[in-house]
Amino acid sequence: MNHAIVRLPSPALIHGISTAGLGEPDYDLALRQHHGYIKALKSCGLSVTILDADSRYPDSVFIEDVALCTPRCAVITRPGAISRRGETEGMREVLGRFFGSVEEITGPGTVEAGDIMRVDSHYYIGISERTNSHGADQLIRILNENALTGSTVALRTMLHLKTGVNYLDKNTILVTGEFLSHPTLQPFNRIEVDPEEAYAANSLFINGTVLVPAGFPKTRQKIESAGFPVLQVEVSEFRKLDGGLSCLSLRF
Ligand code: CIR
Repeated sequence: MNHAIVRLPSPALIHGISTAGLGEPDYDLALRQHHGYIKALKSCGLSVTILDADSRYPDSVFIEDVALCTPRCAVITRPGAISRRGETEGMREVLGRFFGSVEEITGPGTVEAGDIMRVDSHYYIGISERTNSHGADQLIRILNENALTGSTVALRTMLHLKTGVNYLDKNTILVTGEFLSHPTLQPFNRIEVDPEEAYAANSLFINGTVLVPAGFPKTRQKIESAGFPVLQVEVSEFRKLDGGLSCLSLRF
């Protein structure tokens, strides 16, 4: 993995969609935390393309949701959240700088890439409030055309698939909540995340290091005990908008 794309938060961030009940984000602190996040990506060896803030879309800092970047192609999604649909504008040009092939999900399909978990050449696609089966079918077809595979995982209550399960490396997943008992995820080595630390299930494996949100010591310890070096990143202000570490970048 060599590259990441991030989008700076705009002051409109405070109006982002939220169910967390943790209050309004502090924009200045969010900016500082975003800067720290970029620094962490760079320290994992990624070169980082930083897109301008877009004040029309409060949630546009969560750029992961608007595209899937595979080793063979990029796919622009069609967010299920209506207030986020316009965030894909301009992504064709940005992704075209890196990918020879840029595909797109079309209506009635919806996909937010927070619902997509990659395990090598296979992509698990959560069917959620934001990603529907039309979108998943389109995506699986695009993956197949590029010698990649995909399958669906039904969500019950979580926002996105990667809210509750993330693949690290060495056949190991971090898993919590409704995904603990999910049959599809049983074959993996599992690091189970305690309910009170559920937010830390969205930790991010990059080039041998796991970025973990600051403030979740039990999960950090479990990841280290499984043999992964850990780097803590402060993202409290993004948590207030239900956004985790993975949501803040596209990585490829
Ligand atoms: C939303 O509800 O769409 C944003 N407030 C949070 C998006 C988080 N994205 C992600 O999990 N990939």
